[in-house]
Amino acid sequence: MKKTLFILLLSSFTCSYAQNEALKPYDPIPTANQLRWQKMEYYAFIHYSINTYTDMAWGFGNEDLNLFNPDKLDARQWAKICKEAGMKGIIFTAKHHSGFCMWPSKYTEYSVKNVPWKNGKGDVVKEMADACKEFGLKFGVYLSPWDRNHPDYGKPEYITYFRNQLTELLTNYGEIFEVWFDGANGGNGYYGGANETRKIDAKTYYDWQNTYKLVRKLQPNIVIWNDGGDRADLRWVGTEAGYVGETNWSLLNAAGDVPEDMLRHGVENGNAWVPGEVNTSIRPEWFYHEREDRKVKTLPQLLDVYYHSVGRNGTMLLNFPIMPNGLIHEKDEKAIQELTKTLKETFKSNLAKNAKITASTSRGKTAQFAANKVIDNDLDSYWATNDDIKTASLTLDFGKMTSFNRFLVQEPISLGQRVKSFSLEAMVNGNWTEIAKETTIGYKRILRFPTVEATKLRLNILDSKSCPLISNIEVYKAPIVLTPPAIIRDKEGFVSFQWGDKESEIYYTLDGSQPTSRSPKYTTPVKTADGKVEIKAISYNPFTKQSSIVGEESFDISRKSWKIVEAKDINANQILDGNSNTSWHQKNGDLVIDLGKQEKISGFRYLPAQNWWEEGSIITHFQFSTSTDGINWKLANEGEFSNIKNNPFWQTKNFEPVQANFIRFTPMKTVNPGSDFGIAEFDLITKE
Ligand code: FUL
Repeated sequence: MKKTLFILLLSSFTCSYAQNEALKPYDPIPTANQLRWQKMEYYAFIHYSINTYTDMAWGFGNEDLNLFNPDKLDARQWAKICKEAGMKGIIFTAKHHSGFCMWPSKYTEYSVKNVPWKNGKGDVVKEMADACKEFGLKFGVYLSPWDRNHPDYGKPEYITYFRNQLTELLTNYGEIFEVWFDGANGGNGYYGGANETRKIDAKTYYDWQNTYKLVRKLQPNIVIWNDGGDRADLRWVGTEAGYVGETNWSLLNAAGDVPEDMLRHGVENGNAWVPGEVNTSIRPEWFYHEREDRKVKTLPQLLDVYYHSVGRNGTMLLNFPIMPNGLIHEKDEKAIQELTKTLKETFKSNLAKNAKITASTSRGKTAQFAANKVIDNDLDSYWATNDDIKTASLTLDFGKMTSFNRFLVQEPISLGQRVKSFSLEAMVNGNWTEIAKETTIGYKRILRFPTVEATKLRLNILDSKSCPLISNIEVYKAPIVLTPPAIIRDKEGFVSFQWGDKESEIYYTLDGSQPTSRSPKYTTPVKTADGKVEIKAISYNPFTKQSSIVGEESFDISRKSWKIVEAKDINANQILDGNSNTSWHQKNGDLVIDLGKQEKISGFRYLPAQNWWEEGSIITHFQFSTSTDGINWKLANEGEFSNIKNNPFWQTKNFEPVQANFIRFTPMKTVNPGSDFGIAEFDLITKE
């Protein structure tokens, strides 16, 4: 009897002793570089190159060097804007697909050394690196593997050229925190005058493993981003729209293909640590286009990007395009300032700080892993359970009625990402009420929910790969930001608005003036004039008297008299219904529209089908012709929609004005060769 008691005591002693020991990592875990990078959370992209001067998304590689002559180029302005926004670094397009080098590379003539700007003595990469240093920002470089200028692209010689350039960038500009190897690879280009299409196998052509070795030798603290070739340190999240999946594992498998779904969510049991970076632009496109001055992301849109990246265990890489004069547009600056202000207000006062915290269970019952470690402001300390526990909870007692609408939680990822699912409950009127039920946490997860008034809050870990560890919990009451209504005009010219939230009313104007709560109130679709219209609208909360920012849309001539003549499919009219969620597909043939009368046309706009399963149907190359009689046609424009696969938004093409009664849109190539072509919306740009 005595002996059994002794054994029992001894085993419970050794068991709790073992549980007090440092926790073993649950593999895979991040490298020191990945961990440092993850903690940056929020940093900028800057897109600027020779194609800024040709209004193109991708330069062809033959752009005239004389075009590069900005009169106000000021990298300090770029860095100041990013610093004031709370960003931690900047990644700059040292070389985009055009092959034009923003630094005076020794290895090509196609660079800033042969442009009028600073008489060829300038170096934009250096100005950017210096500005980053001055403002305390980290610096990263984007070097496009695809080079539409270089004569050797596609041959083995080009790899030497590419590595030489990489060596210049990673040697001469101080510490580089990230290098970006874009996945767009091969296709048509200038290629030293060959003007042809070149195909490469992105998996083998670049010999990435040896390039990675070079990168790590030159910059031991760097992280490598690559979505086109061998697995690197960071992964693309499969979209440029500004979000990663709600379930987001920082894991992939080291080998094998990575379908879009895996990019979006990671792989729960992946054997390599490859966290997601959410890249998106503050405007629809990456480079500057004047027509997008009215398309700068709004505060609600930028907040969505933040919560859908940093708030979902990702980082946020937000792009600013540089204007031809060499500056960031003031609208972009204003937009980022509004985001910064709202984020500062949101995360100002952490309501968890003064709460009393208890755990359903803690590891080894010692202070080292106790519940209060999640509110001690130290990300290296954490609450843990014993090894055999997979389900446990933490309760925060505010001691009084407290209202909140944000919940932030973090795992100490240096020991691996563990939590598979969790829920959040609040004590409302004496009852535990579920607020959220979610999957992964990772480095950081931030949940948004309608304001809750409660005395207590409970985090339930429902399942975990190994014993759960939580290093931080924060609770906030964020200011309410109303979303402006979306604006749609259908074929008949009726305008309708979509509510941003259920409690708001919508007020609008049709003459370009600023709407207020005294403007007409929206109830049913509104008839508009046949000509061009400029519509503005706000969401207004009658209880709080709060208004959203103004949402605006300009529409060209009404499409009332248009008849689709060569696509007599019942669904064809969906391309004119103003609704981007409906689309029309066709295998062969063109889209021909009888405009019903003569118009002076100076361009067209194409919105590809928006659903991910329609991706193959996105048109990448086109011809656009016009006719006055429907018999004789004249080509008005032809070319490519660069980067449309990754960025499937409105595409605009402008050309010399031409009188026409008919238009013909001819898809030449789609993303998946041989696939149907898909159109969500089609519109024209006319001149009075
Ligand atoms: C894409 C590129 O093709 C775009 O032009 C842009 O640079 C974006 C960040 O990556 O793949």
